[in-house]
Amino acid sequence: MKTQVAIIGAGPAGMLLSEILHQHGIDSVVLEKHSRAYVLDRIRAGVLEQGTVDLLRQYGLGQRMDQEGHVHDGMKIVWAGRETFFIDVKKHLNKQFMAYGQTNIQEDLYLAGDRRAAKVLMEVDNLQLMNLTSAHPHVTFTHQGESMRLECDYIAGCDGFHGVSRQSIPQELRQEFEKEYPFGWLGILSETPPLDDIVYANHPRGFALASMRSPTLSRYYIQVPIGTDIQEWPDDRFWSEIKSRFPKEMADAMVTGPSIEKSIAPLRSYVCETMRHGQLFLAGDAAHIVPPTGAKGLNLAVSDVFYLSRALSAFYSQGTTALLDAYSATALRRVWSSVRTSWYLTNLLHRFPGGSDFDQRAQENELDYLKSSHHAQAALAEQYAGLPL
Ligand code: RFL
Ligand code: PHB
Repeated sequence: MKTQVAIIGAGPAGMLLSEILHQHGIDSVVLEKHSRAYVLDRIRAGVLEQGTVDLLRQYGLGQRMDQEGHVHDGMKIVWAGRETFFIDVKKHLNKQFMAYGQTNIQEDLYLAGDRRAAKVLMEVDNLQLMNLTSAHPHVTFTHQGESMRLECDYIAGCDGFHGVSRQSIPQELRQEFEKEYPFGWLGILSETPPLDDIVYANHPRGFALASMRSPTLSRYYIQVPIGTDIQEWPDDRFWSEIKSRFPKEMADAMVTGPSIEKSIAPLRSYVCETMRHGQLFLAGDAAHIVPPTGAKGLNLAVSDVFYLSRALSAFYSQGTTALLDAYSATALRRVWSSVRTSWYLTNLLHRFPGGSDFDQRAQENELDYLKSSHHAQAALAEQYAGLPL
């Protein structure tokens, strides 16, 4: 097989890149390890920056999002179970953001792909990237028991944190920056009406978050120690724990019900520099991971795809490689600002096991400052809303 751009991974980054390239007249083939049902079953991100929303609309992917998504002007922070304040993104930046699930975006992208008969091969195995530093790289893999070879001009590594693309960059050419946190998020999805706002809680018992997917679907998370066994968290225990971490009026407003999904995600910050090796370009979680506290992961995947698609379009329409050459540095600048914001919010909102009394007072003072300072709120609002592309 032959194509212009081989895309590894049919997650949001890979499928969005394929869609945008198609609309710019560039041919691609997407190779995905798992089945479509498996990819669509993953419950992940829920908050889209305005830049993400605008880009999806620009490429005709915003119809269902505009019908079903929930627009927010800001988010709430509560701490110590009592103090509450609103980070008003609309007031400070005249921007909004959208609660709309990654699962829905993934469905929208697959349906858009079906309409244009996109070349997406699911359940490929043994994928290897070859000749990355020559002008003619190729990908080998097996599909339905058959060995295949895909020739291309460029390869986009959109295969997530555990994919093969990043590992195909020689170790000595990669610089890795990593931070692991000593806790994870236990999340549940329940068919109950959510609270009106997205609310982040810092509580002596640990962090908690109230979010949503639709007027009838809620998403809640609590901080749990690393290594927690999900079997120890039946729904009743989850509900009583999360209620204990919110002020009484919010806890009373939470409508409980059986969970329809429950999972634990570890928290980690990770950046790979460079995001390019020869003809291979990394995008999304393949190149970086942020803890979910800033709701940045999916939005970063989208901004990488924006820069990469723009660079590939410039190459195929004008023959210039300047934007491709600048891709890694351009993307990384935005990546680091989201990595920093996510790290900052993680530190601000979680309880760290073994943290000293000094750390605790400093955290409380930071929250107090944020609560009382217009300037601090404006700065956080700007970061939460997302920097311009
Ligand atoms: P994905 O979604 O991991 O997709 C990668 C795809 O590549 C496939 N793959 C391979 N394919 C072929 N060959 C191989 N060898 C392969 N290895 C892997 C995989 O099967 C998969 O289909 O990466 P992508 O596209 O970069 O998208 C990134 C986002 O999924 C991720 O950043 C977000 O979900 C992070 N995230 C959030 N981001 C936000 O912007 N806002 C949020 O509110 C938000 N909340 C979250 C989150 C992530 C969470 N978890 C579970 C980690 C909440 C949680 C709990
Ligand atoms: C979500 O709705 O899943 C969500 C919202 C905000 C975050 C992380 C996840 O910061």
